[in-house]
Amino acid sequence: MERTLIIIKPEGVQRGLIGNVITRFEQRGLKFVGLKLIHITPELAEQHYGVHKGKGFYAGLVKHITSSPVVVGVVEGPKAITIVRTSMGATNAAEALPGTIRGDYALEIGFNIVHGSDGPETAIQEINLFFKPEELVDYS
Ligand code: IDP
Ligand code: MG
Repeated sequence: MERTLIIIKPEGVQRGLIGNVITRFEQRGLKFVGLKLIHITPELAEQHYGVHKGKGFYAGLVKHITSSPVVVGVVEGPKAITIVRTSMGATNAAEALPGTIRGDYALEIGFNIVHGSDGPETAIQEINLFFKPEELVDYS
């Protein structure tokens, strides 16, 4: 069993896609064990996207992710990390396949609707960055 972090980015919330994105993950069979709507601070954005510091798009990325509220969630399931990533589709939404979240709802790399942790170590780091242990629930 794995857990991974998902974020419905500002454009996803602004466009009224919270329900659709959550439904995609639920219908796939993943279980939400954490979920909240928050406004990301610049400090939190820099921690979350620190790996991209120095890249040309970094400043715009931090500005965008802090521009309006996001939904952050933790989903659980077998191979949850990979399943979330493949369900999201390619980073560049223009290349994302139809049937994926990005391929169905997005056109551009900078407005690609959803974030998902990219590996086991980042999943743990990102879950701990956004959720306190008591905000996550165990149930079956
Ligand atoms: P990922 O979200 O698929 O894991 P990353 O390479 O980790 O993709 O990039 C993080 C986010 O930064 C992307 O989802 C996208 O919103 C943004 N981003 C990545 N590359 C570019 C770019 O070349 N131009 C503009 N934004 C970018
Ligand atoms: Mg990434």
